[in-house]
Amino acid sequence: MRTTVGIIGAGPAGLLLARLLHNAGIDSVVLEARDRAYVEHRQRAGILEQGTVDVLRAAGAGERMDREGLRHDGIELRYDRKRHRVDFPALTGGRSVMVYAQTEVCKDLIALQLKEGGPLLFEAEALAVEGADSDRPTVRFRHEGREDVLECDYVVGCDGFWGVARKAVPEELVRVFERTYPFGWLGILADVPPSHDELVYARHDRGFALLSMRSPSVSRLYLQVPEGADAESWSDDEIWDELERRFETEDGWALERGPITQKSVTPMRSYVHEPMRHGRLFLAGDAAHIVPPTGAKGLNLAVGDVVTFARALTHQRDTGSAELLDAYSETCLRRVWQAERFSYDMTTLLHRSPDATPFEDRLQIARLERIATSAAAETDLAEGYTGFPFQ
Ligand code: RFL
Ligand code: PHB
Repeated sequence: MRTTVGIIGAGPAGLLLARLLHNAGIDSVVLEARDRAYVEHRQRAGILEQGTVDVLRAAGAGERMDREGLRHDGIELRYDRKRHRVDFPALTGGRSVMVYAQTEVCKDLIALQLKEGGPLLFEAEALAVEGADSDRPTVRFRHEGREDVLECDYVVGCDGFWGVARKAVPEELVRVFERTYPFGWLGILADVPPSHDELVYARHDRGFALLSMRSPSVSRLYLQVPEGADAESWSDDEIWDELERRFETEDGWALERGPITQKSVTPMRSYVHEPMRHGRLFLAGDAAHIVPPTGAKGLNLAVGDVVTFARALTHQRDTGSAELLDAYSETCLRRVWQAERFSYDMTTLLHRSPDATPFEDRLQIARLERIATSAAAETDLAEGYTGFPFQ
């Protein structure tokens, strides 16, 4: 098999890249290790930045998002039983975000790809990228019980944190920047209308809590739990009781309960792999970087990377200049580090470390008070949340 761009992974990064290349008239093949149902139902991100929304629309993948997605103009910060709303459009010159789940983005992109795009192979596991620094890189993969080789002009590793693409960059050229956090998120889906019409980020002495949603009838909620906690060790009642405590306000706000349909624990990590390119191998999305979910940045970063790659490759085809391809890693990393900083700030602002001192507790409250009372501090949060510009 031969193609211009071999794409490993059919998460949001790989699927959107295939769509952008198709629209530009560049052919690609997508290899995905898992089956279609798995990719379409893996619960993850829920928030699309303004820039991501714009890209999906321009790619012709925004129709259902515009119909079913929920535009959100703000979030609520909750601490000391008080509430503070951050108004995005007022602070950022009209920017907002969209609540539209990653599962739905993937379903839309898969349907488009199968209808109009190039090959998208499920249950096709990449085993290794070979010859990354040659003119003809290849991907060795296993599909339907057979080993095969995909010959490419370029390979883009969109295979997430546990993928194989990254391993093709020689160790001596790599620098990894990493931090793990001593807590995780217990996430639930519940068949109950969200108790608030915007997301609520709560800082509490017992730990962080987040109220989000998937639709007007389905809530998505998260609780900070100790690192390595087991979701099954929490009964449904214990989860609701704990959420209630952490969201409690002085004005009597009430949390609606409902049947919990899914629960799982996610570890929290910051991670950056530099560089994001080696020869003709490019890394995009979680394959190159991870942020803790507090800032809702992961999927949006993946979108930024593949937009940058598609634009650079189109530029090379149209002008013969490899200038933008050569700048890929540097261009992406500027945005990646801004998102790393923002996600780290949001995480340390709202979570309680197991070894937190009373001094640090007071500092967190002071940082939150600063956001609630200073337009400059609040604008900084609103700009970060609605997203850093795509290059
Ligand atoms: P993905 O989605 O992990 O997709 C990688 C794909 O590659 C496949 N794969 C392989 N395929 C072939 N051969 C191999 N050897 C392969 N190895 C792996 C995998 O099966 C998979 O299909 O990476 P991608 O595309 O870079 O997308 C990144 C996002 O998924 C991720 O950043 C976000 O989900 C992070 N995230 C959030 N991001 C946001 O922007 N907003 C949010 O609100 C948000 N909330 C979240 C999140 C992530 C969470 N978890 C579970 C980590 C909330 C949570 C709880
Ligand atoms: C989600 O809805 O899954 C979600 C929303 C906001 C975040 C993280 C996750 O910061």
